[in-house]
Amino acid sequence: MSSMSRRQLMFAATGIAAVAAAPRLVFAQAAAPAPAAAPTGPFTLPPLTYPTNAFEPHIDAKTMEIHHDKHHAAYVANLNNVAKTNAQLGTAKIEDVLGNLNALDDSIKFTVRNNLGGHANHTMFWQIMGPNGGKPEGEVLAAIDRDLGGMEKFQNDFNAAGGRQFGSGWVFVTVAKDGKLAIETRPNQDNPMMDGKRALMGNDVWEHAYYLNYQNRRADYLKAWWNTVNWAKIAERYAAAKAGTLGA
Ligand code: MN3
Repeated sequence: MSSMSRRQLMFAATGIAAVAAAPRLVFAQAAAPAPAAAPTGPFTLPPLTYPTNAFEPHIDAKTMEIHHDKHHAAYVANLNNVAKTNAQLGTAKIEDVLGNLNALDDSIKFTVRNNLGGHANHTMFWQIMGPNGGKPEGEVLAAIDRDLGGMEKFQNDFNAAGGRQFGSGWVFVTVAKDGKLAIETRPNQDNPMMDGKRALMGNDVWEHAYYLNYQNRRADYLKAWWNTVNWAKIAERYAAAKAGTLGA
């Protein structure tokens, strides 16, 4: 590679090509990435794999930004805070902790239930959404037909269950190890892992998930949300559930 093309690459990567006439060495040094912030604990916020406006107009960018960068980040921060004095929390598998909450000391049980549940729920949520999400096919579609009465009935029943969930909570499709599906709701940040099940997919019906755009119209949000679902990811999660490897 010539030195010229290397420089061009550097400028392209740092977005300062417009000032390429300025002293190059200085800019090359300035472009070096800042040292990463020291990790504050064992839990990390999984980055979104799509821009926050990916689901406009169904979910607005501001809601996505606040939901991921503030709400989910707060669950992660709270967990790291607990892990400072309970190191085992940061090394155990999420499904093992949530599947055995009663083993935790009473002083942290409530905090872990809410925040690790919230971390698991949102980690799943960002995964199973995506732009150009396609349609259910193959084994997942067959399971929806077999266990949930086909797509139309499934979506109607899922939306109805999400609408009935009083206050804050989630509507899930749980998946058993034999691949059987069921629609289930949970209050607050409870997750099916708390009773030994796994969430194939789920929708967040906390008001923070939709209030900026939909206010009290949760039913409209529940309907629109289907436009954000990433069926390829759900197919992966279904295969993992049957293999016994599905975590959060
Ligand atoms: Mn939420």
